[in-house]
Amino acid sequence: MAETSETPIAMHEPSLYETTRRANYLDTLADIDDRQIARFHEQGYLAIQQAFTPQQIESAGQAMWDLIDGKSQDFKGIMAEAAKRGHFSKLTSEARRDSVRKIWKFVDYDTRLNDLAHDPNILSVLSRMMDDTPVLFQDMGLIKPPHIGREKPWHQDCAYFNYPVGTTVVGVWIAIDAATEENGCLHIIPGSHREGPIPHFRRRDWQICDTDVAVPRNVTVPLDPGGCLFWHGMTHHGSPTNQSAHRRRALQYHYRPESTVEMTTKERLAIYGGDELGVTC
Ligand SMILES: O=C(O)CCC(=O)C(=O)O
Repeated sequence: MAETSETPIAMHEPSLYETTRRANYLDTLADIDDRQIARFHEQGYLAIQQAFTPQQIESAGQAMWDLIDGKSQDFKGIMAEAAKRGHFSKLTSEARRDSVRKIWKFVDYDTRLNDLAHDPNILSVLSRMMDDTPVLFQDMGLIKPPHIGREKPWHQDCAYFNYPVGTTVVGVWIAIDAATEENGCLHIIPGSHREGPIPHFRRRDWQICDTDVAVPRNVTVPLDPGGCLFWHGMTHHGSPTNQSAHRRRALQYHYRPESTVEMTTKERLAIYGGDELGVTC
């Protein structure tokens, strides 16, 4: 993501993620019928308890470790936590696992992760959501190491992408480890994708201003390994720090409809850029 911040971890107000409510879930991908596609467009998300087999998740998790272990020679998409960056190459394999916060642009380096991104059941759901052919345009592995895993502040994904407002961008987030309320699972605001673009600001990251977050409407989306969340690119979402002793790994793939025509960064910032628009935060 072009706007990703490289600033050291800053703690957020715990109240930004306060809630007692959880998302609604479907059991499997096979439960996604026309009614559920309509629900996706109404609520801005669909959460699935078991979308992938334990074998698929085991293989994807191993692929993440292999990339971090440097088993794919030319792969360069590893982002370590700022505190670990200077001495990352000297760390043991185990220590590296709890020093990386993100890997990305890996689908051309690992067939296991490329296959998962192009799982026929996922593509079928996406094409029904978009009413067009889905095209993968971004791939990431997101790790929240125990105790230091950083927050991803509240944002709309479309504020990062040069696609016109109204494009059905869809994120697919796949739990590799259990994502819990303690280790920083996703929080989302159902229905927020229907409220249009929100100004974003460069603060702890490229984010919605803390005071603009509709905290009382947020729900958590804990997922077991193999669970997944589809969400609309305009849905407000974020995740708190991991203060638990448990690592949280996830894969996140983003898709756009094939027919999408790109806009420029300048045009995007004229829509989403709070500072550019002179809006205060
Ligand atoms: O994995 C997370 O905690 C949130 C990631 C996210 O929302 C993003 O990268 O857009």
